[in-house]
Amino acid sequence: MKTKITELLGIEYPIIQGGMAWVAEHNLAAAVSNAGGLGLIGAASAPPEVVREEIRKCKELTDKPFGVNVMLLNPNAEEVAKVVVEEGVKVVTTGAGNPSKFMEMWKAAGVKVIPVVASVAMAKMMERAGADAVVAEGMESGGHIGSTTTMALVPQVVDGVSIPVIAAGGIADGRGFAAAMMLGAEGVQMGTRFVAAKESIVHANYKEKLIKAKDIDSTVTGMSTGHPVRSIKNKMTKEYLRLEKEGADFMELEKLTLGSLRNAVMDGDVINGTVMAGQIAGLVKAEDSCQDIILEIMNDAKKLLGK
Ligand code: TUI
Repeated sequence: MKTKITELLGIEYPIIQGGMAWVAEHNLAAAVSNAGGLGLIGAASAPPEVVREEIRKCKELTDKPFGVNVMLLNPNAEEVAKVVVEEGVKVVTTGAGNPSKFMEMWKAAGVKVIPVVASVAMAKMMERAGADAVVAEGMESGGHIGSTTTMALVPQVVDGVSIPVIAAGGIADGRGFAAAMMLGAEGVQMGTRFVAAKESIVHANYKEKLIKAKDIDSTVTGMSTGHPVRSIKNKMTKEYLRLEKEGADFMELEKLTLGSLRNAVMDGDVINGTVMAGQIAGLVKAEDSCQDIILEIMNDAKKLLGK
């Protein structure tokens, strides 16, 4: 399927894997890229040299294009932004902030820049700053989220900018893909479905929690701190929401989640850890390979779209 996104990125299918902290490492990124999508390494809060290693390992596993997600809350974001250029990475997505200050460096190096945005205003600002495309991410997504749903956000962003729009949030199958195209998107980004992929290195407990999750099993913590995060309900979210209701201060809340995503992903602590996942987790029923996921979605979507 050819779209402006497959053309822009030189990939076969317009499916991008989310740049998820701890989850989006070289094995997953390479598997998605080898399957014809765009794999991403999530730099998250990693030190620059770790990101460099991840990029090099990914290059060993694939000859296809892959990208790096630069998480802008990372105090090391500037160094990571440089590593991306030094390593010749061709695509960058950004999350959790405004990447304007890195845009000139990336554009000069020929890097395609795709900021993740949660509003029309931010999408317009990114277009003016030189972005090649945007990911419009709805609040159905896992992790750090905005406040508008994918269904409402995507067509408004499509109308607001001239660059291609990639839809994210609540998409995990061919129906979601087709719906996104109907809203005017040129591609989709998926996180949750790839967390459960065979090639995903997340702990078995995390995959099990995700696969067992139903439609209403995620919740949003951190509304009071200005950094809302969606994850699967567990002992940690219950305690967090209780403390938030009682008006706990930022430091007290931080204590609950310090290292908690790592603990869930790497150690399988799905009780006190943060099991980030989107609302679509209820649709994810099995641990499929990235290739099976992408081919299934494309086959189903083509039928639905009459292609
Ligand atoms: O970034 C994400 N999702 C993430 S980042 C992340 S790391 C983290 N872990 C724990 C707590 C907080 C963060 C986990 N999940 N998605 C893309 C995204 N970007 N969603 C929303 C935004 C966003 C928010 C504000 C983009 C721009 C923005 O602008 C702020 C500004 O500077 O105006």
